[in-house]
Amino acid sequence: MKYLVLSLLAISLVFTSCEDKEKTDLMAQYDTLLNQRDSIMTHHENFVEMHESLSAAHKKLSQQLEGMTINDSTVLEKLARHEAIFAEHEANMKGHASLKDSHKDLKSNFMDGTMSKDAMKAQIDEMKEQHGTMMNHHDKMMREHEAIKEEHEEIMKNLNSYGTKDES
Ligand SMILES: [Cu+2]
Repeated sequence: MKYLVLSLLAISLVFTSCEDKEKTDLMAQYDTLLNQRDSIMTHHENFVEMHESLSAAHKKLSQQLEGMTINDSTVLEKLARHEAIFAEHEANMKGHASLKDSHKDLKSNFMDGTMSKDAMKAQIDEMKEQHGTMMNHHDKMMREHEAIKEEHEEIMKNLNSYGTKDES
């Protein structure tokens, strides 16, 4: 039985055409992209966690300011801007989460050799594009998180100068 399998394998190797070689290359590319996707998804989870802790800090700060009369109008403008940024991040991250398993489900189709080369290429292109978009979102999110953190710190540092605390 073992020899039969081996000789079948040998025969199939002999008959391996250029077409098959190209498919093997596409499968290898796809496999690399699946690994890249896993690493992007790990980053994604980290960004979601960071997002949650930062938006919790934001809420806490907003609540602290609520009881105060704020002389500096830029403070509230900043907080409103943070909220708009958070909403955009949430929408992006929701999109990422929906992609999480989309390509893993297609893996067996892709890897059993029955898919046409054009369909394989189209899927690889789509994945590359999605990965690029996700990485851009994560980069942007990281920069915006840093900026928000700085503004939070600045607001907290100046908390006493903004206005009087309403004692009620
Ligand atoms: Cu993400």
